[in-house]
Amino acid sequence: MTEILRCGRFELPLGRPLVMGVVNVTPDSFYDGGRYGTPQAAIVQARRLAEEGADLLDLGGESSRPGAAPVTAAEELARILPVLEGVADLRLPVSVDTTKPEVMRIALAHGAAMINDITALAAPGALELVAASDAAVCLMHMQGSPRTMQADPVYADVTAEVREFLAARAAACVAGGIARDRIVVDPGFGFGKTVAHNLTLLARLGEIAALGFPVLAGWSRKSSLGRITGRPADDRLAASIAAAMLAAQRGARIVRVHDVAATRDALAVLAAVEGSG
Ligand code: HH2
Repeated sequence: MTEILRCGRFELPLGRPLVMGVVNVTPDSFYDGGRYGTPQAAIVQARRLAEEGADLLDLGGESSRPGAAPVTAAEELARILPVLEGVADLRLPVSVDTTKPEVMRIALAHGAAMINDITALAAPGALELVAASDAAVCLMHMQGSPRTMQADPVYADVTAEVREFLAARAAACVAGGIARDRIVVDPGFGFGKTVAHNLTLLARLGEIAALGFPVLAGWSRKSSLGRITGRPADDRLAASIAAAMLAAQRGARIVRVHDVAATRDALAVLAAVEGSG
């Protein structure tokens, strides 16, 4: 695997797991929906996460939770652009969580350092847009679409199928001109997966990491953790940290979290133990 991730004008060293702080400028995200619904509130939150030690931020203007209402490109841009501009002085790489080429194009022109696409650049023109930029890309696996994905996800071998999909999308990106050191892959926890699928993928995350691309893992506050602990999203911090740690131990190089400070502390303990063996 490459030792750095090239991400726009940034180079992120991958020697320790990086913490990606989530900022959703949406009314309906499953955990932080409505909390940072105005650009001003989202900028305050982004700055807080930066202070807590986020290595990069992930900015979302459309919820992908099961059954979420679709948003136009214009609305998505109206939500995220003021935040992109409002955090530019932080000199922190900002990823934009979108599936729409129109949003990608304008976000890249406004300094987005990464495109995080839950459809792995499926939309016509998306791959070419990223290739023409210097941004990184996160390619995520999803079975179905957000509207239907949790209806009845079925796999013969979830890890093998996710791995093959990610390998094929990464190969398409490389063939299309996106250098390997700009590519991140993500099994897409919770996207067309049962709790059992998510747990299998976490247990066998090393097989995804073996593809040779940095792996991003997003477990933060997700409903699988609610099913395991019986707790609502507001009370899933401890479970989220446990999942982030387990992912990091199995090779995740980026953990996507809502709670940066607590996750960093946990990862510091992991790093200390690993450095003492
Ligand atoms: N999870 C969510 C959104 N985007 N992107 C990647 N690469 N990996 C993930 O696991 C992932 C993601 C869902 O979390 P959140 O953004 O908090 O909620 P919502 O989609 O409701 O805005």
